[in-house]
Amino acid sequence: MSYENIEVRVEAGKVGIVTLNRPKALNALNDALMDELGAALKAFDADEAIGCMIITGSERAFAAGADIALMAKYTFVDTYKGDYITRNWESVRSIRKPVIAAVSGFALGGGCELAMMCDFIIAADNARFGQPEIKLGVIPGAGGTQRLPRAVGKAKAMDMALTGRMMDAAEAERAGLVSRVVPYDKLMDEALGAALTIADFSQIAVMAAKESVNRAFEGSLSDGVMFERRLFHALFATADQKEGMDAFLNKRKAEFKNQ
Ligand code: CO8
Repeated sequence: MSYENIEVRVEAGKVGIVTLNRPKALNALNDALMDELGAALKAFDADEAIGCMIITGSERAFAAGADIALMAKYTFVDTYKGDYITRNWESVRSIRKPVIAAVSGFALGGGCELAMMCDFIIAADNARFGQPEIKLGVIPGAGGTQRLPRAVGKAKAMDMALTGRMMDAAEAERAGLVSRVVPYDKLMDEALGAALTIADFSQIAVMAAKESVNRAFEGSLSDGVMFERRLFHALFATADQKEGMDAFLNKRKAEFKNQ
């Protein structure tokens, strides 16, 4: 399939990489881009050979938010009836294999929300995160007011959402928004290294781990712990569990078959 707003490639036969590609608008997100992103991620998710995905942008911008030029003319009726842009976010959320955001430059508004929708964020040292919608007379519309406080706590989330200020990479790492910060020229190596590590594990265990961590944000602690316990027990029905533990005991590298 050919795309106009993203570039898609596979590394080492097992990591699917999507590069957002609307450079003139700093990768501003529109319906066409989000449809393509959803289609690409779903295709990777369905491909048995792919064990992990990476979403990235350019050096200057991961994504500078929803496309303001497009949004400016919309009425409430346009956005509500058309379920404007937020409708295509469901596809990102529905991906079952891990998705890493490799962020360089601006990750603002919907761009920050897209990064937060990924399973974890690896940032270049020039990354800048923000929810500046307040400056436009609106608020975050793709989960920012919910995911940001879960990631960085209420104080910083309120600060960001109410003042519209940006957070640099160092602050984002201190606050827990990103898992690692590396120099820009190491960003893709670092993300690819993490993705290859994940891709070599049992896909079943990896999907169960993702599902269980995500559950921590959905319900009560006791429900989450019970959910995790059920998945943990279920993994003992897989051949990969036998392989992983046998490999450890026999001091050899595990060869997972995703079964
Ligand atoms: N939409 C459309 N075009 C954009 C956007 C955007 N979000 N951001 C930048 N551009 C364009 C600029 O208009 C400019 O175009 P041109 O060259 O034709 O004038 C080009 O990209 C380069 O931008 P600048 O000249 O402004 O570059 P600077 O380096 O001076 O500034 C900034 C970079 C700080 C990133 C600045 O461009 C900026 O503030 N951008 C807007 C950031 C913003 O407000 N983002 C939030 C948008 S609202 C949103 O995301 C709501 C999400 C709701 C959920 C829906 C899901 C998406």
